[in-house]
Amino acid sequence: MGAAGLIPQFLKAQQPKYRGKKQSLPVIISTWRHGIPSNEAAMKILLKGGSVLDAVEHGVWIPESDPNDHSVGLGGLPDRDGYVTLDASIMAPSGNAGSVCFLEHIEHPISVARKVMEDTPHVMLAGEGALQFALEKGFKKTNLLTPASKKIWQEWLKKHNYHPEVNWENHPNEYHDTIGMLAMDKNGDMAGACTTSGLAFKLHGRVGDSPIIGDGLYVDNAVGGATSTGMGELVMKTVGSFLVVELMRNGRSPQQACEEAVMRIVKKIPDNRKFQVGYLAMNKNGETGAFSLRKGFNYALYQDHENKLIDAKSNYNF
Ligand code: SD4
Repeated sequence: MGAAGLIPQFLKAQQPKYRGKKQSLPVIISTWRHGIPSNEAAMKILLKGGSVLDAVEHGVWIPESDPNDHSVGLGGLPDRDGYVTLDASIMAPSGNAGSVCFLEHIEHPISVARKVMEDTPHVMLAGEGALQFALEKGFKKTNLLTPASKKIWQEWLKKHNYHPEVNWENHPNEYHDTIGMLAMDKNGDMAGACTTSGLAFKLHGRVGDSPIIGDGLYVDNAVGGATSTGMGELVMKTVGSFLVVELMRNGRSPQQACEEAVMRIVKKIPDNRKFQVGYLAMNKNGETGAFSLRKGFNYALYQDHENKLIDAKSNYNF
């Protein structure tokens, strides 16, 4: 068979097989309770006719700026040496992507990620280089370690144990977590954003799944998008968000794709029971899905004029 015969075959393989049912648009989905105000902010932009990329960027600004949110941006818990280091990624309907990791002192890492995407030929900037780039772009240096976060860290130092806690993001003291957001506008175009200060008290220099395109976030405007939260290492070992999107491309619904990606972790990672991972997905119809490894993962879904918090189903019942 000549090349001319292969090309249509190849293109056919790129088309999603799962058709499902067209849902009402726009639709926005995002991780944890802080997803509610974040969806609200993002939907406002979509309803005014703003771009879906602006919607996800400005949506995740809400937890980034919230000093009481101890796992994103301002007020994020530091690493074990007391540094607040940030990871963020963003993807546009065009498939363009940008990210920053191990970035310090910037309140809105998601906006730096967007600048990397739009103003450079690169996808990812790290650490000092990312900071230098941000300052050149006019971002202001901010002290992100609030007195409250510093106090929590100092308490932690007394025991100095490093045990990532399951569902720490739903801690009664309002400690939230990474925000991952997927949004689709009324025309069916999709963008995604993911931003975090990463695991609390991580080793200095540790980078998680959130800024890695295909791990913490992946959007293919022809198929759908996915984002993750929880113990990034498990997501990274299974290339989680890319896996969810590829499963949708190969015929799974968003719900089935999230479940199968969690099951991949269960099968491949022996000590998976100790950790939490949650996935969110959205397909080209505006259908959504969510699934987590353990109980306690919730997410905000804004669709049909209603913005509601939903408990995700999980693999384990503990
Ligand atoms: C990370 N996935 O850095 C992020 C943080 C998170 O629950 O979502 N923690 O691994």
